[in-house]
Amino acid sequence: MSQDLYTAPDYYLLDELLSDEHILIRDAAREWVKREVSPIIEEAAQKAVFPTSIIKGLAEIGAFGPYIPEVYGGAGLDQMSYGLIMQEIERGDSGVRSTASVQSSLVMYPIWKFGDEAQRLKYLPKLASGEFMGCFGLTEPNHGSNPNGMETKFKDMGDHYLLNGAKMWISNAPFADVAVVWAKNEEGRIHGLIVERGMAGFTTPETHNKWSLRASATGELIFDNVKIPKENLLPNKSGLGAPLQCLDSARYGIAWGAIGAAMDCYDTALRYAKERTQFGKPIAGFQLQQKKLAEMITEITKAQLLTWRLGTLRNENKATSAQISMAKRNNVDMALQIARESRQILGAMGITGEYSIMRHMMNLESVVTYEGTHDIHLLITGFDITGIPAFK
Ligand code: TGC
Ligand code: FAD
Repeated sequence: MSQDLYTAPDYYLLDELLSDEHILIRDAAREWVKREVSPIIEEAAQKAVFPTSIIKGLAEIGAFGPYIPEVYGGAGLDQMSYGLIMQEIERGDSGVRSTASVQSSLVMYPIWKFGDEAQRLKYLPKLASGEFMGCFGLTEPNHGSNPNGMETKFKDMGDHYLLNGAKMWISNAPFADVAVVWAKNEEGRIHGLIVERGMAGFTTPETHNKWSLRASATGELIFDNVKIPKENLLPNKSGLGAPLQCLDSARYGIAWGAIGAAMDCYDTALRYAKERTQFGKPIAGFQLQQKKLAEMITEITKAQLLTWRLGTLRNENKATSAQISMAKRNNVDMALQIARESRQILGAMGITGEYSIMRHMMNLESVVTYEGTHDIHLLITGFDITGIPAFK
């Protein structure tokens, strides 16, 4: 990628709504992305490898468990700070944000909320420092949008559980040290289990040939009569509501992250349009290009305002799952449209790795699907406003 000249758009002076601490945290993440992610991310994506060298830096900017209490190694920050960190990381790359989302909201969060004190003390500090990396297994080959149908199951063997089944499309699976896995007991009730790399019968084959999220490692989790110690069951919540509560936290982070990707595409396209001359003037001077750019900044500003409000509601513990769904759906779709329009503004240059836009565009095709597809989030809004579920 050519030099990172990013300047963040703030058309409605939203910085004035943030505290000095928020700005400090956001700017530290912004600088880190410019320094540590931008120079290496294009090559990592082209080679389809997760750049493990950035794990330490992610931990240092507080991206692993931003809102987890400091006593467990987290950064003890508020929800606005969490969102701002996700925005900055995804400005760099959605795959890097994926790694941080999974670690924080899908691994640390359930251990913190649904685990016991011994589990919190054993895993959270190591996950916060990046010494341990985690993954979250909900999706299965036959059950994506409908996780309630999961077939992975565990049996009580007296002094341990026996786990069988398979999970698919799992971010971080190929290198994760621990997996938070959702499985049914003999009564068909869903529980969370902590599965550790090295347990006999547990394998994590990598999924290759992705055109999206290439700098994030994706894989399967295969459980063939895995003996799980009884102390690895998360005791404090069961049922589908438990993983869905984790998803609320991760979807909230994605709502912020998608704005970051959109801001990067817009900023790149605006700079290019002002510099690129055709027919004797900068292409930014043509009405068609101005329409694209003006609509982009309008949509980004609307998403920034929506998400800032969601952040204040989350801080007050008042945000509903349906409000989070609306923001995830709106912002990812907005970012995808902006990536596509920005790519066109760059003409042929837009398809190269010299610029980040095509990578963002391909990444966002996963982001619009994972953590609940665009359709599912619309149905969640539909259910919320009508009271009638249309999922089945
Ligand atoms: P339903 O009957 O509606 O609900 C079952 C129970 O869950 C409760 N609930 C929630 N609890 C907390 N948070 C939420 N958001 C909740 N939504 C529902 C609900 O009250 C009920 O509780 P109870 O006590 O009555 O049992 O469930 P359903 O089977 O009809 O499904 C609803 C639906 C379709 C919305 C849900 O299944 C869904 O969200 N599906 C999408 C699946 C999904 O998002 N998978 C994501 C996998 S993880 C991932 O993609 C990680 S990508 C990571 C990265 O790289 O960043
Ligand atoms: P399906 O559920 O088969 O859906 C296919 C299509 O049908 C979609 O367009 C969907 O919107 C539509 N559809 C489904 N049901 C309905 C309905 N009721 N009404 C209308 N339309 C419907 N999962 C994890 O557990 N952990 C992870 O870490 C993780 N990481 C991922 C990383 C990547 C790169 C990707 C691509 C996926 C990841 N996932 C992960 C899986 C992801 O959550 C699922 O792909 C997603 O939930 C959709 O499931 P599916 O792919 O099986 O699609």
